[in-house]
Amino acid sequence: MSDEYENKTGYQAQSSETISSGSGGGSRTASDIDYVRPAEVTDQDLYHGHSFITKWVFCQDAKVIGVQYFLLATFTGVVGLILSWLMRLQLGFPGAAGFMTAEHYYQFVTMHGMIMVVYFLTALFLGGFGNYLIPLMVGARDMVFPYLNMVSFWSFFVAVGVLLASFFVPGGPTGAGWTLYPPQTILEGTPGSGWGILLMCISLILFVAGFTMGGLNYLITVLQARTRGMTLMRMPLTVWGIFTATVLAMLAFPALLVGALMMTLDNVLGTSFFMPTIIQAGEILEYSGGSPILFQHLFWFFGHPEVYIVALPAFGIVSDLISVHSRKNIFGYRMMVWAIVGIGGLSFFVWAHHMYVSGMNPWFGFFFATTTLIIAIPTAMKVYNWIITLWRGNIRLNVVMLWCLGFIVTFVNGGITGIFLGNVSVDVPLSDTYFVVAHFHMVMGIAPLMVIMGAVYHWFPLVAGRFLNETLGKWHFWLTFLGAYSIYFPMHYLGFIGVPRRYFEMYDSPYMTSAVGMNEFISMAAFIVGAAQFILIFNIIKTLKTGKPAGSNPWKANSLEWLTPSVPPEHGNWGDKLPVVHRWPYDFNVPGAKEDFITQTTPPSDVVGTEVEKT
Ligand code: HEM
Ligand SMILES: [Cu+2]
Repeated sequence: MSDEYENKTGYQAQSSETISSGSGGGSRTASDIDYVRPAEVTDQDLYHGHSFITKWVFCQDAKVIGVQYFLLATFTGVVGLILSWLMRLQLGFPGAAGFMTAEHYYQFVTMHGMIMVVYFLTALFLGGFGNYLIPLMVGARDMVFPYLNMVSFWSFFVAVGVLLASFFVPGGPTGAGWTLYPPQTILEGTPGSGWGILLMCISLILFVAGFTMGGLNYLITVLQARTRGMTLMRMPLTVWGIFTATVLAMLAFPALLVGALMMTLDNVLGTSFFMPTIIQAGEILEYSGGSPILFQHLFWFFGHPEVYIVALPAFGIVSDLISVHSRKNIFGYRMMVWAIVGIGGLSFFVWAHHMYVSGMNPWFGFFFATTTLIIAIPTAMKVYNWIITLWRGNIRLNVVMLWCLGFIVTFVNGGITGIFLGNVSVDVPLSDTYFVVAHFHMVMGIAPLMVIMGAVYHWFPLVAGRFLNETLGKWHFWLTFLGAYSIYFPMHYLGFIGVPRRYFEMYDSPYMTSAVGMNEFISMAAFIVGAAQFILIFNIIKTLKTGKPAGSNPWKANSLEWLTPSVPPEHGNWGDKLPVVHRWPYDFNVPGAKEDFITQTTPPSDVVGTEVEKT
């Protein structure tokens, strides 16, 4: 074994059992109420980088990889934001962005959509929060395959590079819409039909490959590397959310992968997986026999679960934030876990609600409308549980809590319009209008973003050891929340009056005159919301220099990530002894307890006489 590997012999300390007899019940001593079964898996050897490159660049520490994912996803998100600004400039003030043609608009819509969904939100929740939080929250030293984890980030890095390179190739990026529907994607006449779509497919393939390496880590770390006493039903909901989302991703991304591969073959080799016999400019092309609808099925078999790949981590994280900042146990923990798992499972049976206008059999539509509406049940249960958790809680109305409340409001709003769109007869006239744009931005754009922001304010003291400034945080929140509503609320109305989505220009049609002023207003709001995000960047820079030191466990939380021997946690997380877990992370305000929180590592003998939950 190389000297860069350090054997954590702390495992010996773990196996020093207080229990005397070898098999079964045996004779325990009085203090044995604190007994916890030994872990099934022994402690882990870790690779310690020595040079700058192995410590910070090709680093194998999940925490560093998490931050790397976070930063690169954020950078890509800023690109997506700038694209949205350009689009809003055109929509609010046609012609103001002088260089922008209709082709550019299509390319920007496409890149904005794909970037925001995949390269920003997915990478940020799973790669960013997943890497940073999973090992800490389950009491592991690191992910189980640190090397693979490092390769996962670098695949993502190359995927982003390939994606952004498409801005610089002949023809520019693909402009087929983020849904990439063939035959349009491939046919000449669509912007980026040559290089653009090829690079998009390659980038997606790299993303999926990289994600799979990371995903294996998240799953197996949760299943195999939990510390002593960390049963599945004692895991924070954050871990449940990320874990379930990863399961979904492992099942859904392959559909995207094969879709992208087959599309590449159609594009490059002239196969006809998705290409029917087609006439272009009076000429019959070589393609025949393929099915564009098959691509739609593959895309949405990935695309709908993708919504939950983003939403489930957000559900988990927001549950934990609400619990900590209202000093109450999360209401209905088990129900919350099963709702996450249930929503995850159901999300594989609803994909064709994105295809109501593709001409399907009415019974098929009926089936998918029914399954879609059924998802509202576990989702509504979660919303009730968040609200009941807040009810009579000792709510700290700090910035973290504001983001959580903002999330609940936005999410409910987007969820309600989802119930509209889930019904075939309502969806058909609203399909491809701004109503849809309003719906999905509310539910999977703004709502998860609110959780990300709350999570940043919550965990920043852990990552950097300092509190972000609350006043700046409040400005950031209110501008973003009110601004986002100003953008998306009026869009519902635009949808009702029939403004189509993905249109570069629409003022020639007289019936849309009432949309002109509204579009200007929306665009102004979009500029403000985008600019408000720089308050956070400023806040982070300021805090790193002069922020208030947070010390350990500043929010008085119970979960393990706050209980590391040093803050911020070092490589290996736990010094030489892994933590031992005795309870769930939600023991707040327990009657009879000395303090209003009881950490997961507090042994039962310390809480005798209190009314802690049995977990
Ligand atoms: C302030 C932030 C944002 C603004 C101003 C914004 C604006 C826009 C605009 C103007 C469009 C084009 C509408 C059209 O012409 O059809 C669009 C499309 C889209 N946006 Fe956003 N957006 C924002 C954030 C997000 C986020 C966070 C997501 C993540 C889910 C997202 C996902 C999408 C998707 C998937 C599309 C559809 C792309 C397509 O039709 O191919 N956006 N957005
Ligand atoms: Cu869907």
